[in-house]
Amino acid sequence: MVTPIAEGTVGWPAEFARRYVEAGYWAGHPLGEVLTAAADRAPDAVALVDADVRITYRELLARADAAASRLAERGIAAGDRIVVQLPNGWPFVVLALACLRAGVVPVMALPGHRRTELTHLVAQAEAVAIAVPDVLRDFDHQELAAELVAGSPHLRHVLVDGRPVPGNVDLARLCAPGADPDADRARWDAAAPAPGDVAVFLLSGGTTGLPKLIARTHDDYAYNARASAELCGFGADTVYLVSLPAGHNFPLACPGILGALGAGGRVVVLGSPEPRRAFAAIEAEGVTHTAVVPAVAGRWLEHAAEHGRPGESLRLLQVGGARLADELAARVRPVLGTQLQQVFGMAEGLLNYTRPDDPDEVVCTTQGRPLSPADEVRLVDELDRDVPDGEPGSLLTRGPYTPRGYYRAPEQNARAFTADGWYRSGDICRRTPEGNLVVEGRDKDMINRGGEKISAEEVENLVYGLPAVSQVAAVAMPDAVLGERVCVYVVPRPGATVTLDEVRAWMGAAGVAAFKLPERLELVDRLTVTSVGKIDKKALRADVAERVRVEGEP
Ligand code: OOB
Repeated sequence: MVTPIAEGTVGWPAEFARRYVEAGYWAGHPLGEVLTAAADRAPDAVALVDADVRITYRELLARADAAASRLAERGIAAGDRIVVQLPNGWPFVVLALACLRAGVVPVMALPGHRRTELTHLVAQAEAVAIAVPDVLRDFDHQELAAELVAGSPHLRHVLVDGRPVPGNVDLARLCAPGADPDADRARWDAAAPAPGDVAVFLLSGGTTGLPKLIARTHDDYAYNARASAELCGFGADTVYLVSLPAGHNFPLACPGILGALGAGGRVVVLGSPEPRRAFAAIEAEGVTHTAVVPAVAGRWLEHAAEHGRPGESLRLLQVGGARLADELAARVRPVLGTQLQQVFGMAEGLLNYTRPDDPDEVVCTTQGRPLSPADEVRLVDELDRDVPDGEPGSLLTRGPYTPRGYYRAPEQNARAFTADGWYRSGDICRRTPEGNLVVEGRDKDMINRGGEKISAEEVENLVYGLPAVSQVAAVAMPDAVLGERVCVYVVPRPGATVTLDEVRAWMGAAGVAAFKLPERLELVDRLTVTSVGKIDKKALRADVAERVRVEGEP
């Protein structure tokens, strides 16, 4: 028996829920309506483009509904969970929409995740199915999936984008249009999930070991996408390019795929943000909006400076996921010829955006302000007292699309949320006089590698498994391209030594995502501790920053 999802979620108190409904933030529609409504308005408009595959709204709905029916035939029904680890492509979009229509809950894994992360996600979610590519970047995902199935009491179905081995399900066939689209439509209209049901599980960047699941409801996530789409000026003429991993909150719903479809626009999916391919797609499809992380923005700027702009169609470049350097921000308009929008968001909810009509000064030097009038943001000191305006403080937030806790994680919730439901984002921010936020640092033990979040604790736990390691601390080291990379400080056991290659090989063998592997190792005799007995990471960060700076000198 799979445990029903509602059990492990932390909902909003009734009084808040009532307020969010009354104000119209929670509109009471299942998320699948972004698709049905757009398909009713303009069935023949092209909704989705993946290379030479072009899918109209009518066809997209037919495919999603047929896929929902085929999942049901296999016994995958409302409330069941599917871990989705698919590359960007049309099958991702169809499967995600099928899930939304049927109330099946996708768990949005990242492409880089490996045995450790996926085992955890499958177990946490009690997933009954996993969707993977066959082989990607030389990695055999079906082989790993077979291992996961063998090790899980719930996991039974492996859906494969590519060539399935016997026993696995061909995702392209699962997502083909059905014989009777009207019947499928009627079936899933009638079976629509309730607005308060969980629509998707997003993953937390995580500061404590493995990623936690964030249950986003139909009501909250629909609002997230709809309000974001409005803010960004999405409409039927919007062409949105997805080149970041599509399961990440940013390209999925900020406003992303769901925002573009809800507005009746067009989604163009691309496997990578590599500038040559991205610019070609922008030209070919007349892309108007897209989202990137700062590291990608940097590559696009370099490419454009050398090879020219990506065409006139691009109206808005969203940049978020990590701090965008002011210098890079200032180059976006002159070099790329497009409006910049900074996005400071989190899978846990709160989204801050600079507005398209903000003055350049605001767009280039701040990370924007909350999306919703109902977003509550506090900046506090160590004792949770509000700091004076203009002073840096740790960000706490509540709001209509910020759930009150992680899924099945009471211990983490006690730390990551206050007693009255504020989420502690761990970001140190300052509020400018006009109300925008500037991210100045963080007080969480996380490394942000070009937008990919790495829990220092997770890295340390793994490295402690090496027999030669006595003590270890993982910290961020500054990097010109990615912003930060992982550096480990290691105290070896007496007489032993440890190399970076050994640490990386060890972690690789443990089956963790490659982006978490340290890229620098410093051997030390001891790690200094603070007055409260914790390893002094601030000192280590300063130490590695100084080393990197000195090495960078000519
Ligand atoms: C996005 O979501 P997550 O869940 O991968 O990471 C959230 C964390 C934030 O707490 C903050 O530490 C960092 O990523 N972050 C930024 C930032 N945007 C995110 N730090 C500085 N400047 C920014 N602009 O990263 C995410 C979710 C939705 C939209 C955009 C990004």
